[in-house]
Amino acid sequence: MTQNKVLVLHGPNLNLLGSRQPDIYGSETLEDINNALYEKAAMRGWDITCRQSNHEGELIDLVHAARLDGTSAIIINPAAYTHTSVAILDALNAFEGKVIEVHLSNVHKRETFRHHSYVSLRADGVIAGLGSQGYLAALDALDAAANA
Ligand code: CA2
Repeated sequence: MTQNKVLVLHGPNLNLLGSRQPDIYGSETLEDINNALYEKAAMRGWDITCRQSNHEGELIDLVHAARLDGTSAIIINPAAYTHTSVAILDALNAFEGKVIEVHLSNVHKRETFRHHSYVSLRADGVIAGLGSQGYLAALDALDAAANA
């Protein structure tokens, strides 16, 4: 495993960020969020890759690839698959590095179907409700753990 190699996975519909529902998800686009992550990662010496997919199987394939390419951590916002996908949970269970689950909104303040997360059964940490700052906080936490 390569120290300090992180994969950021964004799930379905997150490509629409910035265009709709800014009251819930903020006004930044996914590109804004990724650019901030690339900038922070560069400052901290992390090798970062950010990917978004609307397809469950593609997200699973990306987790599988991360098992084999030396990725040391995954930051994942599984979006709606958070609440439905045993398959993504199983893929993450086969990944040996750290997993941090991020949600832009505070899912616990919302509909009850958003209160349960399959991914949380695997995640080492969960961040919800901090908007795009949640992704940066996740990277900070990984960096602090790597340098502890
Ligand atoms: O709060 C989050 O980050 C969520 O993972 C976002 C998901 C939602 O299903 C989860 O319960 C919580 C939805 C992402 C949809 O993003 C959109 C952004 C702009 C316009 C429409 C959808």
